[in-house]
Amino acid sequence: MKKVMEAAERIRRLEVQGATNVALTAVRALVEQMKVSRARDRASALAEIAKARAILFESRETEPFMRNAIRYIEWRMREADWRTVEELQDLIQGVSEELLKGFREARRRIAEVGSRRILPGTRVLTHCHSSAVNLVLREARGRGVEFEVVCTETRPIYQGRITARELLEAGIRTTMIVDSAVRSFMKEVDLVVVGSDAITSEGNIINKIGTSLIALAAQEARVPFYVITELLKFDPQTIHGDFEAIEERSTAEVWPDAPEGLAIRNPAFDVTRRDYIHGIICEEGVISPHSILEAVRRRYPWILEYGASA
Ligand code: RUB
Repeated sequence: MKKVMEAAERIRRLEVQGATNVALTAVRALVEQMKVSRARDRASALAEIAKARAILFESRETEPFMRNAIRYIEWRMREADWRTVEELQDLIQGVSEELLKGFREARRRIAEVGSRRILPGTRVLTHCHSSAVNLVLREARGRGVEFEVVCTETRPIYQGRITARELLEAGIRTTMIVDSAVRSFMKEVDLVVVGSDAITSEGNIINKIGTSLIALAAQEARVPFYVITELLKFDPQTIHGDFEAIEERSTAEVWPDAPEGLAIRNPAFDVTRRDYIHGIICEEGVISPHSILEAVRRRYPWILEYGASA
């Protein structure tokens, strides 16, 4: 399980961050692992896939995109008729390519739809680092739209710096603020866009800690708040009543040499209620959080059919 364990470790240590990068890394690791599989028969190959799944799922808690992708591949392997490990390797390669192709198409659609919301002169506020958000902003810039971005630094580990670097490289005017300055700047922006790690059946979204406070400030200032996300981040387990697990990270991220006896909490994500979300910009277009289940059913019925298994 060397390749899978290495990938899981990189995900755990945040060398790979952001829900999309985590999912793509996990899929590639599973395919690479099966390419060197020594399994002799169907049962042992499927047991290997199940073991890889368990290791990858362990790496980070709040990652339904990764879970959906891995479950999809596993399901296809269980359903398909194959006998030798060579056949399995070809199949897993084909299925993962198909999944990635669909993902790239979803991204193209998100870039197209989202960038239309970035009008000339717009001031956009964003939080953390989301590859989907940056994709939309770069696409708008690529179409020649002049606009500005205000980005938070995103404590505790400053993913906002990744956002700032990428936006500057794309020629977008960017200003960084500390997280606690969001309310002061809200009256100066026209639009808030954030990414998502998970979407629940009720249309709530889970994203980097601090997102829900930003949504609150946006509502108070009547600034539209949009989430840019692939529907593949929908968590099917929430349909069955489970709450999305919120990962709690090392306290050293907050204060490495904190005084003894001090309690520190470091949740990585928070939940933004659908009432604060104007729209979800996804591969189905701009949709209301209320229609999330319908959109998922239309686009990815398999997520609902077996996505909550295992
Ligand atoms: C990253 C984060 C991002 C989402 C969306 O948190 O909250 O906004 O993952 O990213 P972390 P993307 O750095 O803890 O993983 O749009 O790239 O999937």
